[in-house]
Amino acid sequence: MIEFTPWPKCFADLYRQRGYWAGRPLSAVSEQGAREHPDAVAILCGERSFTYKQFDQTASRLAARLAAAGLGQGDTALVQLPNVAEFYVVFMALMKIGVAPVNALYSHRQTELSAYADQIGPRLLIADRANSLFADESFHKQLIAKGTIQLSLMLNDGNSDRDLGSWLSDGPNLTCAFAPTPTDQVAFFQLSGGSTGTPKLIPRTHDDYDYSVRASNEICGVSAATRLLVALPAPHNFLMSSPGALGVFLAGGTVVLAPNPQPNICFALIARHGVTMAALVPAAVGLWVQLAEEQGPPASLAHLLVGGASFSETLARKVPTVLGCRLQQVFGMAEGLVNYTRLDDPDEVVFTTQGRPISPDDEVKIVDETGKPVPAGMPGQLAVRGPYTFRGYYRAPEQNCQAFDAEGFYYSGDLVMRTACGNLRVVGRLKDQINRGGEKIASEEIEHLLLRHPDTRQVALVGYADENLGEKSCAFVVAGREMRASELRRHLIGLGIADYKLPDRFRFVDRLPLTAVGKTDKRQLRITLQTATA
Ligand code: OOB
Repeated sequence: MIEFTPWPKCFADLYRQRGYWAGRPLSAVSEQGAREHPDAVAILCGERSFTYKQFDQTASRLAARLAAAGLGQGDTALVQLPNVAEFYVVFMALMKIGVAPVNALYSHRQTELSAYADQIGPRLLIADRANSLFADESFHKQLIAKGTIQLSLMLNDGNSDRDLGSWLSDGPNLTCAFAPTPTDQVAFFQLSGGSTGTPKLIPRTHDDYDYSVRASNEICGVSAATRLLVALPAPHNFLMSSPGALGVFLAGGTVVLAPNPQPNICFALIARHGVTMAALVPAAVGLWVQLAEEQGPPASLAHLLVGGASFSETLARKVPTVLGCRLQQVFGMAEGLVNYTRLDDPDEVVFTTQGRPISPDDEVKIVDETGKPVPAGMPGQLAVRGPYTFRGYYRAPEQNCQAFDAEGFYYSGDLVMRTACGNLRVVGRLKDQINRGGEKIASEEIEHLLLRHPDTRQVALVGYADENLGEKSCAFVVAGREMRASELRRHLIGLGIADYKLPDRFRFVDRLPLTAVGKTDKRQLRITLQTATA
């Protein structure tokens, strides 16, 4: 079994008793679909479509072959796939045999993948030959040299014996029963947006995740008629479970895959497949609104979920008027808690708040720096515990001491306030993180990487406002000699990090301002940037 911090027994008992934790493994999602509506279309991906029966059978075939290769409960996998049907097939296969994956983002590179591999020690690697990271064998060999990987399967690997496609398509339809997975154990790891030097992993159990999906479906009105466009990265919690692809599979609807949220690509897919629902970050909503202003709204789209970053009221109001669909705001986190505005909320609530928690047993407190609740209507830090909010990052005791209080509340680092009608509004952030159009950058991670350059002395990464992305990043650097930004960009690219983490700007300075206690004064740096960009 994979170690993780479980919920204390009294909470686990309560969550079971209230029916949240239903003892259902996540593999039931595709199995139920295959039983109840075998011929309905589960996934549309390019020119390919998978019925529920095909989806589940393909997942079973892969599961059986992985089991025959010796993989099973307690093992972990590192998976990096683009937005393709295989992503869900692999996920379901792993759920069937109880192998817990980390689903890396497709934009992640050596630094992120190595960090995940070091943390979980995967026995299985599933990646894409078409990703430049795996175009040759060098990085693959580095991963293998870590000593845990026993099997690698590659998408787009031609005729090789480790081509994922042939593992999925060859061989008989196996209907073998797999040993039931204990549902109170880790199903997979979600990725944390992070605020520390190394990317952290979030263990999610079958019980807690299944509940968040089921409850999201009810709140968002997902049904067999729902056709959801998945245009943001498929592994992101928003697109997995809020209500995401898993919600749609559970309801017997159809997931339509898009390679990215570009409006011209997405509008064409919406028209072609009669997409009814989409989930976007605010930056993408801005682009969709622009295109809809020119050529009219995508006709079949009835429902847009928006979350992941701060959403302006002005843009929110354009969702019904310009995109011609109903808006639902989502404030969620991979660590657990998800808030939604409700479908019957008045416009004012939908346009100006980020909604309220999924569960009556989500305990949200809003506190000051000393941990005391702030008076109603005042901003404070968000702390939460509940039936689908995790109790600890994977193998990160120090971070867990900082992120949790003694009662098991998780501090998300968000500043929020509760409105008079009980909804949350996100008003700021305490964590040292930059939210670049919904993609999260832990400042410390990039600062550490910049400091690995022999000629950097001190570094601070801060965010600044950007009209399109909400925020961009600027690295302030004290260097030991004259330097150019391009040199540091090359240094970071050489280390291998996701593109979105590359600083948008570099500022070379003689010294960094300090606070009274001698820490880098990032507030001061942000002010410097604001005045420079004003
Ligand atoms: C979602 O998950 P993560 O883990 O990528 O990021 C969580 C963080 C939150 O702590 C908050 O800082 C920010 O992203 N955030 C928002 C927001 N939704 C998320 N900030 C302002 N307004 C919002 N509506 O981003 C995520 C997970 C599930 C569903 C939706 C989003």
